[in-house]
Amino acid sequence: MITLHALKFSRATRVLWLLNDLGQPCKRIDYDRTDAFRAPEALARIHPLGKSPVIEDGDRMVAESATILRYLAEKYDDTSHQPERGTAAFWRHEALLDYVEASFGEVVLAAVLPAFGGKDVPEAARAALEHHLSYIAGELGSGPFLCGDRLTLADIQMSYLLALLERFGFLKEFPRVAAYWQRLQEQPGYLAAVEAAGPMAPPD
Ligand SMILES: N[C@@H](CCC(=O)N[C@@H](CS)C(=O)NCC(=O)O)C(=O)O
Repeated sequence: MITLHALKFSRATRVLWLLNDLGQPCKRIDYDRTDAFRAPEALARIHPLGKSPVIEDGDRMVAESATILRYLAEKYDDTSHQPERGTAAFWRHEALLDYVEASFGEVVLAAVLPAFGGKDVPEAARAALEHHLSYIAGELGSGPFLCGDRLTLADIQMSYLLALLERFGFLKEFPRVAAYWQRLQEQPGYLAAVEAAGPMAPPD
């Protein structure tokens, strides 16, 4: 069975969501945030980066949530969370899956971290965020998900950053993205993950 190292209020929920969709149990080890809202030292004893999520599968350890999602889809022979291999849609999905952490993540954090600290959000950060939210609205097209009717790994990956953005009020002027985030929150795998591990966004 997979072991999931799950920091509270974190990207680990993405992993739990996929495992729920796949009907696969896991052994979850929870870690509380420090007073500074960081990962505790105990996570650094699991993986050198000291971040979550990390999974263990026997003697194999996998970090990075996008890689973990791909790993689990392959391990459990799941083809339902991505377009058919070799198609243009497959590679578009691959790009979106990587886009979330490789490009969107830093833009989100540049806006969310000052807001979390009660500081003004720099205008450049706000402008970059708006640019990316317009991009995502465009990629959604007529939806309901990034790849049409099929809920994919990229949607699951997107969830954490959208939770942060909504928490700090950044989705108000992006109704299509806000509606998409609302749809994601209605998915059974998401609901079960949050019920088990708690919310992704930090509390008020
Ligand atoms: N790119 C990594 C990011 C991992 C990451 O930054 N995780 C956060 C939780 S959402 C963390 O562990 N933060 C605690 C800290 O940096 O102290 C992924 O997608 O898994």
